[in-house]
Amino acid sequence: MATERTLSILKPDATRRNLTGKINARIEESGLRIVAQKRIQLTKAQAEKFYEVHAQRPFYNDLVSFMTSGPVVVQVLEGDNAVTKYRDVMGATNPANAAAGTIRKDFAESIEANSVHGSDSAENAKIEVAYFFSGLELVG
Ligand code: RTP
Ligand code: MG
Repeated sequence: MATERTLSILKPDATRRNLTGKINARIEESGLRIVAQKRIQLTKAQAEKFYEVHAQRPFYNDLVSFMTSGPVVVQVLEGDNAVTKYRDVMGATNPANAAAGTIRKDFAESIEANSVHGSDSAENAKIEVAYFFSGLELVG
């Protein structure tokens, strides 16, 4: 299996409810390693750019407002098939549809305030990691 990196975000609903440690435990229990991590407040422009691909979606403005409503924790996860593995650990976008034992099933508040983001492809993971982290911040 290929060692990969993926970009994770613990969203404002997770930081607001003090859940970052519990979510990080789920990540580490899955075998993924948190190789970089920082807590930041996204600006409107940064959130708009990050979610640019969704700009035409009806939920885009609400999503940008939500993602700037409080601090987030951005992190780089590393492991075998990290992109797919983390998507499995996260669960479905809508917590109502998420499988038992997933982060979103156990912690998400709604389809929007769903606690975590994970890159959806290896290609996007590279772009998203580079959006938040410099090479010097990735210590493996
Ligand atoms: P993410 O990008 O955050 O990992 O989530 P995802 O791939 O499962 O979902 P995606 O379709 O990429 O949507 C990005 C985020 O937008 C919010 N959303 N709101 N109100 C709605 O119908 C709706 N749909 C999506 C969620 O925060 C979702 O994670
Ligand atoms: Mg997505």
